[in-house]
Amino acid sequence: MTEILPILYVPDPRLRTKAKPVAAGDSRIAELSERMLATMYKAPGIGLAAPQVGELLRLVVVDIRPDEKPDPMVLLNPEITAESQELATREEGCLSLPNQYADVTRPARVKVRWQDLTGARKEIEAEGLLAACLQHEIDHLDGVLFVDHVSALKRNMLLRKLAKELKAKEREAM
Ligand code: K1U
Ligand code: ZN
Repeated sequence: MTEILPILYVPDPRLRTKAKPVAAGDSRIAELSERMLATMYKAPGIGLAAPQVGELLRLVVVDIRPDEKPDPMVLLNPEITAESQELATREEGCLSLPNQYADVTRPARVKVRWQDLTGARKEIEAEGLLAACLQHEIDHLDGVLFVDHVSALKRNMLLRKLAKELKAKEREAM
């Protein structure tokens, strides 16, 4: 069975570090992306970026319908090449800030370019949940979290609530 990787929680400094490009065709990247997909489906989540499992690499996995037939995307070195002026607001969560949610406003549509595991260049124009998820995951590669897109007041509230809940969980496990 594919190994599930531990997910880092805020305030782990690796979540605030810019990740490095990856080389397509590297079998270690293919193995890591398999483990990241298994970790994402188990969580469950709709996306996962390599820094969330402690690997400071520009690698992202996404499947926005985890309850349906698996339709995984593996994106190496993803980049946003265009974004709409129109904005969209939706509630986001993050596997690195468990149980914390906030409304986040981002461009409604984005063009994203990446390489697949073989090195082939891909591009899509995304909207809706896929657009939000891709922006959220690409942010992770630059050390940016969804709470950076909300007011300082809301951010501090979420971060304090998270710290309290993680401390309580730690005490329960003792
Ligand atoms: O990067 C992550 O932490 C994963 C995160 C991605 C995300 C969620 C919402 C909007 C944009 C990006 C998650 O997957 S949180 C869990 C989640 O949203 C979900 C889990 C199961 C079913 C449906 C959604
Ligand atoms: Zn996240």
